[in-house]
Amino acid sequence: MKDTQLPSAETVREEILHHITFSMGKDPDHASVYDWRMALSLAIRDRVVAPWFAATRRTWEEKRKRVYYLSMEFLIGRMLEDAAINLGLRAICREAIEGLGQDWETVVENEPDAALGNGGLGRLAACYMESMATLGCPGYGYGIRYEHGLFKQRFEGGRQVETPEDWLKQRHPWEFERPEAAYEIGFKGHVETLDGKPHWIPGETVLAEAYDMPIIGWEGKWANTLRLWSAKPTELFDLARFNHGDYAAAAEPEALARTLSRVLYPDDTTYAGKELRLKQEYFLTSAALQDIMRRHLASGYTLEELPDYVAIQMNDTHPAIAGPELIRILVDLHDMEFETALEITMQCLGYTNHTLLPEALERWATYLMGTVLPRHMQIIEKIDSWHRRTYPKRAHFVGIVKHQEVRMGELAFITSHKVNGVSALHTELIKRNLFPELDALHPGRIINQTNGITPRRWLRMANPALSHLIIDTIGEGWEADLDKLRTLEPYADDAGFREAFMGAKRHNKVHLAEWVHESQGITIDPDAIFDIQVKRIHEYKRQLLNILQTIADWHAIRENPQADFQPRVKFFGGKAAPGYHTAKQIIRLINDVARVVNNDPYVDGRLKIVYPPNYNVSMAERLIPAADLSEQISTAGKEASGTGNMKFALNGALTIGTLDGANVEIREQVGAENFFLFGMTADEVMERRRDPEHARNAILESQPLQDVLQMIAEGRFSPEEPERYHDLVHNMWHSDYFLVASDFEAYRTAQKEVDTAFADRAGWAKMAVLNTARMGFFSSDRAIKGYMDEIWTTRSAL
Ligand code: DL6
Repeated sequence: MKDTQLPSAETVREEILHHITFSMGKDPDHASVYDWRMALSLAIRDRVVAPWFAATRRTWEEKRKRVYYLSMEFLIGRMLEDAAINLGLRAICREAIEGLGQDWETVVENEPDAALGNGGLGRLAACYMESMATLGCPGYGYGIRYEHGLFKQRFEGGRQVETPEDWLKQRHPWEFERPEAAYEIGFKGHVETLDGKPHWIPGETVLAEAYDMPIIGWEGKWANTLRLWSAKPTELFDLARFNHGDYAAAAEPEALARTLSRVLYPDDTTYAGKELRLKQEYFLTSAALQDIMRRHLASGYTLEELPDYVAIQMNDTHPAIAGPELIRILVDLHDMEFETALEITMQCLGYTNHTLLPEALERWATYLMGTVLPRHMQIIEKIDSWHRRTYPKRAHFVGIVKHQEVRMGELAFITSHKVNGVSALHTELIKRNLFPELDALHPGRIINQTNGITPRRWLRMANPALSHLIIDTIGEGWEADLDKLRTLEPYADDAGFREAFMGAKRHNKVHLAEWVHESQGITIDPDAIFDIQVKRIHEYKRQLLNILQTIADWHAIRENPQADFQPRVKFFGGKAAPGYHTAKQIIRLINDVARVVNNDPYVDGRLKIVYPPNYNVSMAERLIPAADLSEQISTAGKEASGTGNMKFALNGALTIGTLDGANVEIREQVGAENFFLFGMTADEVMERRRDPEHARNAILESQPLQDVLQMIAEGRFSPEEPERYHDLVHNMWHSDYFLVASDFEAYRTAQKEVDTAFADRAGWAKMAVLNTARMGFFSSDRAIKGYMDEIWTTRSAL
């Protein structure tokens, strides 16, 4: 947006005051931080509406193809500052709100995170929505308006305790309720044949009501809609029961319906097989498809033209019922032939796979699918037998329905024209290990789209210190063309620039240290290495490897307190799925170790462990800009891509990592000499697992690891309950599926290289600058362009 089109701070101040008075109904003298935050949000929102309408109007007028991104998760975080940045209004808003006597940070931080997702998959969806808007790719995100997002985490005696999240307790200023956009969603019941045609009579129905959030792109040139569905009862309550005084029973239909959009399932790595989850998936998908069909038909297009105007992307298999649902609509409601409907469906649908973990791959018992969605079960069987008939060569290996289960990966694959992985390695492994037969039958269908992150949020917004330095050095323009950061490369050899770069980093570290002091009561040294691992807690992500190595360092300090030791602060952040016992044990171990290490006088502050509870998007925005070292240490072959790894490197942190997911491509881009690589490759991991003694042998080869395990087993970190970690230690010796022991020594060596490198301030600064300068490839704009060209066949409207 041109400066001349921007309002003055005075104008925005008036607009805020207007909203304090007329939207919040408050006298400014008595307004709370919440009131100011709401008024500011509404003032900004007013400025989103015009570009939003304009984009919608142009899409209709120019008869543009729309992309529909179906996702059970959108991990949005805060919206106020993001929208202000994209409209070019951050500085103006800041001046305006400060002119009203309010502190900008306090107001911004008053906004709760919209945490409608678990982790990577949901945050990716949010970045992609922003990039689609930036690129002028007309589209909608479709999701569920969960009343309670991802649980809040706190620690009690080091243990994770979950409490419900309640982002909707206060009004959410970024949404518009659309009671007129409501669809009936059916479940259960039976299928009848009427006039020779199948006819589904649902036994239960609920309403899906739309709530729209505008998603504004960079410089306010385009805006799309994130449409979230909320479940409402088709009938409010049973009046007859109410009149008989049975109030609880009278409200039952309402309570039951609302359950559908009440809570987000808090686990993204294990498949739960719960009826409610299947219902949620169908609820989202059916509402989205009804909405898509209504829009398509209202435009006067024919059904055969669907693929010309509609691209539907399934974010993992969660909305994979979209295939059968679209076929049902075309066949049952519009009298189309099955094979024509299937062909149209395939042309419209694309499927992104986000995991290779077998336990995360969705499979529904046929009896459950047949009960909850009886007509869809028939259609799934029809798709399956069509596929077996059409591809008899290997089709017996690749059934959708097998062992009385519906395999959603196979279903999504067969009903899509493109299937994509999220990093080069992951895509390779999909072809090789997950869908080898389907890949052979449908060559070219599997493609790669390496993930990306939006530089607007993850650099411009989250890291003002570094952004301003970059702007002062190479100007603006990189926000929408991240490859421009390459022009920073020569500055890596400029001592003045390197100092300024490290100055911005130090500024962020001081800021973080103050926050840690205030919120955790822990004093940390901003000149220590800030070594950060933040992500969901999972065995494959190997927080255990990190904490074991930390214990080894602690032990080394105690053994030789006079030795020169590079000070470090080890940050951990992340939640464990509530039912994931081992992950919760790892959390507790980290907290137990922190208690001992942080209070050990021998250590004298040279090693600190900080684990702030309730890691979320806002906390990521605080931590990542202050990181020196990014821990990306998953067992090779397990992390599909990662996106945190990209955020850190973009903000000038160096990575210590394995050859897993997108780490491989990050290393290629930033240069092997600017990356601390260690550990086995995916192939070596497979090979190593063949040795039944691998765990024991690896431990016996490492004295430091033996010492560490011994200390844990003796209760050194849990003296009040020495046997607390016996299972963890036992598992290390006897199973160690994620090969923590086998990679331990290599990790330790790499960490020593980090220490040495950090001591050379100029050398470290050069590597950090080159990381930032070479991360252009990982912009989500590049990723979305890839989807537009290779999957959605759609063009920018800008
Ligand atoms: O693609 C986004 C993100 C990847 O970066 C992570 O590597 C991957 O673990 C994550 N997957 C999930 C769980 N998916 N399922 N199902 O969040 O996706």
